Amino acid sequence: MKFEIPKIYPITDVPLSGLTHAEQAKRLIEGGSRIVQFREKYAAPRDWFDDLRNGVEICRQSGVTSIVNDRVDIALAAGADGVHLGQTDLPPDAARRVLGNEAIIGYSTHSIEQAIKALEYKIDYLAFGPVFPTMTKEYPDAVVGLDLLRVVHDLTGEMPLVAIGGIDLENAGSVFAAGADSAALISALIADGAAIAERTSEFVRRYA
Ligand code: 3NM
Repeated sequence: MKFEIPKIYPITDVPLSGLTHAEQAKRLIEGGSRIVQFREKYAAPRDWFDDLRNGVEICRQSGVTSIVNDRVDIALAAGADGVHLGQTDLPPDAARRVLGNEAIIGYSTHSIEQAIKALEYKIDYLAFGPVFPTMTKEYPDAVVGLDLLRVVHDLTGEMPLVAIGGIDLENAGSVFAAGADSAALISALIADGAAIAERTSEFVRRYA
Protein backbone atom coordinates (compact mmCIF):
# COMPACT_ATOMS: atom_id res chain seq x y z
CA MET A 1 0.00 0.00 0.00
CA LYS A 2 1.23 3.47 -0.84
CA PHE A 3 2.47 5.28 2.26
CA GLU A 4 0.51 8.49 2.86
CA ILE A 5 3.34 10.73 3.88
CA PRO A 6 2.45 13.82 5.93
CA LYS A 7 3.19 17.11 4.14
CA ILE A 8 5.35 18.40 6.97
CA TYR A 9 8.19 16.04 7.86
CA PRO A 10 10.25 17.29 10.83
CA ILE A 11 13.69 15.92 11.69
CA THR A 12 15.27 16.22 15.14
CA ASP A 13 18.67 17.76 15.81
CA VAL A 14 19.95 17.90 19.38
CA PRO A 15 22.87 20.36 18.97
CA LEU A 16 20.72 22.76 16.96
CA SER A 17 17.67 22.73 19.24
CA GLY A 18 19.45 22.26 22.56
CA LEU A 19 16.76 19.70 23.46
CA THR A 20 16.59 15.93 23.75
CA HIS A 21 15.11 13.97 20.85
CA ALA A 22 12.11 13.09 23.04
CA GLU A 23 11.46 16.72 23.98
CA GLN A 24 11.69 17.79 20.34
CA ALA A 25 9.20 15.05 19.40
CA LYS A 26 6.83 16.24 22.11
CA ARG A 27 6.92 19.84 20.87
CA LEU A 28 6.68 18.85 17.20
CA ILE A 29 3.61 16.74 17.95
CA GLU A 30 2.12 19.56 20.02
CA GLY A 31 2.49 21.71 16.90
CA GLY A 32 0.61 19.17 14.80
CA SER A 33 3.30 17.00 13.24
CA ARG A 34 2.17 13.50 12.20
CA ILE A 35 5.66 12.10 11.59
CA VAL A 36 9.04 12.58 13.29
CA GLN A 37 12.44 11.48 12.05
CA PHE A 38 15.05 11.04 14.78
CA ARG A 39 18.46 12.06 13.42
CA GLU A 40 21.61 11.68 15.51
CA LYS A 41 24.96 12.24 13.85
CA TYR A 42 27.26 12.54 16.88
CA ALA A 43 26.22 10.61 19.99
CA ALA A 44 27.21 6.97 20.47
CA PRO A 45 24.22 4.60 20.29
CA ARG A 46 24.48 3.85 24.00
CA ASP A 47 24.27 7.54 24.81
CA TRP A 48 21.11 8.39 22.89
CA PHE A 49 19.20 5.12 22.83
CA ASP A 50 17.09 5.80 25.95
CA ASP A 51 16.22 9.26 24.63
CA LEU A 52 15.22 7.73 21.30
CA ARG A 53 13.08 5.09 23.01
CA ASN A 54 11.26 7.85 24.87
CA GLY A 55 10.77 9.77 21.62
CA VAL A 56 9.41 6.71 19.82
CA GLU A 57 7.04 6.04 22.72
CA ILE A 58 5.79 9.65 22.67
CA CYS A 59 5.09 9.24 18.94
CA ARG A 60 3.35 5.90 19.47
CA GLN A 61 1.06 7.33 22.14
CA SER A 62 -0.07 10.05 19.71
CA GLY A 63 -0.36 7.77 16.68
CA VAL A 64 2.54 9.63 15.06
CA THR A 65 4.93 7.80 12.71
CA SER A 66 8.49 7.45 14.04
CA ILE A 67 11.48 7.08 11.72
CA VAL A 68 15.15 6.63 12.64
CA ASN A 69 17.82 8.18 10.44
CA ASP A 70 20.56 5.94 9.03
CA ARG A 71 20.52 3.02 11.47
CA VAL A 72 18.42 -0.07 10.78
CA ASP A 73 19.57 -1.83 13.93
CA ILE A 74 18.69 1.11 16.15
CA ALA A 75 15.30 1.57 14.45
CA LEU A 76 14.49 -2.09 15.12
CA ALA A 77 15.74 -2.03 18.70
CA ALA A 78 13.80 1.16 19.49
CA GLY A 79 10.55 -0.16 17.98
CA ALA A 80 10.34 2.71 15.49
CA ASP A 81 7.99 2.52 12.50
CA GLY A 82 10.80 2.79 10.00
CA VAL A 83 14.18 3.99 8.87
CA HIS A 84 15.49 6.72 6.62
CA LEU A 85 18.55 5.57 4.68
CA GLY A 86 21.29 7.56 2.99
CA GLN A 87 23.45 6.51 0.08
CA THR A 88 26.14 4.99 2.32
CA ASP A 89 23.84 3.22 4.78
CA LEU A 90 22.57 -0.36 4.43
CA PRO A 91 20.90 -0.74 1.02
CA PRO A 92 17.08 -0.51 1.23
CA ASP A 93 16.64 -4.20 0.30
CA ALA A 94 18.89 -5.28 3.15
CA ALA A 95 17.01 -2.98 5.53
CA ARG A 96 13.73 -4.53 4.34
CA ARG A 97 15.05 -8.02 5.17
CA VAL A 98 15.82 -6.86 8.69
CA LEU A 99 12.72 -4.74 9.35
CA GLY A 100 10.07 -6.66 7.41
CA ASN A 101 7.29 -5.65 5.04
CA GLU A 102 5.40 -3.40 7.43
CA ALA A 103 8.33 -1.06 8.11
CA ILE A 104 8.52 2.31 6.40
CA ILE A 105 11.74 2.70 4.47
CA GLY A 106 12.76 6.06 3.07
CA TYR A 107 15.78 6.65 0.90
CA SER A 108 17.79 9.81 0.28
CA THR A 109 18.93 10.69 -3.23
CA HIS A 110 20.88 13.67 -4.54
CA SER A 111 20.91 13.28 -8.32
CA ILE A 112 18.64 12.12 -11.13
CA GLU A 113 20.75 8.96 -11.48
CA GLN A 114 20.34 8.08 -7.81
CA ALA A 115 16.61 8.78 -7.95
CA ILE A 116 16.13 6.48 -10.96
CA LYS A 117 18.21 3.74 -9.33
CA ALA A 118 16.15 4.10 -6.13
CA LEU A 119 13.02 2.96 -7.99
CA GLU A 120 14.51 -0.55 -8.15
CA TYR A 121 14.11 -0.83 -4.39
CA LYS A 122 11.01 -1.61 -2.35
CA ILE A 123 10.91 1.74 -0.57
CA ASP A 124 7.98 3.76 0.80
CA TYR A 125 9.24 7.20 -0.10
CA LEU A 126 12.10 8.84 -1.89
CA ALA A 127 13.83 11.96 -0.60
CA PHE A 128 15.59 14.37 -2.95
CA GLY A 129 17.86 17.24 -2.07
CA PRO A 130 19.25 19.55 -1.07
CA VAL A 131 16.63 21.56 -2.96
CA PHE A 132 18.02 24.82 -1.52
CA PRO A 133 21.33 25.63 0.20
CA THR A 134 21.45 24.25 3.73
CA MET A 135 23.62 25.01 6.74
CA THR A 136 22.40 22.00 8.68
CA LYS A 137 24.08 19.08 6.92
CA GLU A 138 27.81 18.87 7.50
CA TYR A 139 28.80 17.85 3.97
CA PRO A 140 25.78 18.56 1.78
CA ASP A 141 25.61 17.41 -1.81
CA ALA A 142 25.30 19.98 -4.59
CA VAL A 143 22.04 21.93 -4.53
CA VAL A 144 19.58 20.21 -6.89
CA GLY A 145 17.04 23.05 -7.19
CA LEU A 146 13.35 23.11 -8.06
CA ASP A 147 13.83 22.19 -11.73
CA LEU A 148 15.48 18.87 -10.92
CA LEU A 149 12.87 18.25 -8.21
CA ARG A 150 10.22 18.60 -10.93
CA VAL A 151 12.13 16.14 -13.14
CA VAL A 152 12.37 13.63 -10.29
CA HIS A 153 8.65 14.02 -9.65
CA ASP A 154 7.92 13.23 -13.30
CA LEU A 155 10.29 10.25 -13.30
CA THR A 156 9.15 8.70 -10.04
CA GLY A 157 5.41 8.86 -10.68
CA GLU A 158 3.43 7.51 -7.75
CA MET A 159 6.39 7.17 -5.40
CA PRO A 160 5.91 9.57 -2.47
CA LEU A 161 8.49 12.32 -2.87
CA VAL A 162 10.06 14.24 0.02
CA ALA A 163 11.93 17.47 -0.71
CA ILE A 164 14.76 18.32 1.68
CA GLY A 165 17.33 21.02 2.25
CA GLY A 166 16.91 24.70 3.08
CA ILE A 167 13.11 24.63 3.10
CA ASP A 168 11.42 27.37 5.14
CA LEU A 169 7.95 28.81 5.63
CA GLU A 170 8.29 31.06 2.58
CA ASN A 171 9.74 28.65 0.00
CA ALA A 172 7.87 25.47 1.07
CA GLY A 173 5.03 26.27 -1.34
CA SER A 174 7.47 26.07 -4.25
CA VAL A 175 8.54 22.51 -3.45
CA PHE A 176 4.90 21.38 -3.29
CA ALA A 177 4.24 23.17 -6.58
CA ALA A 178 7.21 21.29 -8.07
CA GLY A 179 5.59 17.98 -7.14
CA ALA A 180 6.90 17.14 -3.67
CA ASP A 181 4.39 15.37 -1.44
CA SER A 182 6.23 16.36 1.69
CA ALA A 183 8.81 18.86 2.95
CA ALA A 184 11.51 17.61 5.33
CA LEU A 185 12.50 20.35 7.74
CA ILE A 186 15.20 20.76 10.32
CA SER A 187 16.30 24.35 11.03
CA ALA A 188 13.01 25.97 10.02
CA LEU A 189 11.29 24.07 12.84
CA ILE A 190 13.80 23.34 15.55
CA ALA A 191 16.60 25.96 15.44
CA ASP A 192 14.84 27.78 18.28
CA GLY A 193 13.90 25.11 20.80
CA ALA A 194 11.38 27.37 22.53
CA ALA A 195 9.48 28.01 19.27
CA ILE A 196 9.21 24.43 17.94
CA ALA A 197 5.49 23.91 18.57
CA GLU A 198 4.57 27.36 17.26
CA ARG A 199 6.66 27.07 14.10
CA THR A 200 5.33 23.59 13.41
CA SER A 201 1.74 24.75 13.74
CA GLU A 202 2.46 27.65 11.36
CA PHE A 203 3.63 25.16 8.71
CA VAL A 204 0.72 22.83 9.38
CA ARG A 205 -1.80 25.68 9.16
CA ARG A 206 -0.33 26.97 5.94
CA TYR A 207 0.47 23.77 4.06
CA ALA A 208 -0.88 20.56 5.61
N1 3NM B 1 19.69 15.94 4.10
P1 3NM B 1 17.48 22.11 6.83
S1 3NM B 1 19.78 18.32 3.26
C1 3NM B 1 19.54 16.12 6.55
O1 3NM B 1 20.15 16.75 0.71
C2 3NM B 1 19.62 16.71 5.22
O2 3NM B 1 19.68 14.85 1.59
C3 3NM B 1 19.79 16.66 2.99
O3 3NM B 1 18.15 20.68 7.04
C4 3NM B 1 19.88 16.05 1.66
O4 3NM B 1 16.02 21.91 6.72
C5 3NM B 1 19.64 18.06 4.93
O5 3NM B 1 17.86 22.84 8.10
C6 3NM B 1 19.54 19.17 5.93
O6 3NM B 1 18.13 22.71 5.62
C7 3NM B 1 18.17 19.71 6.03
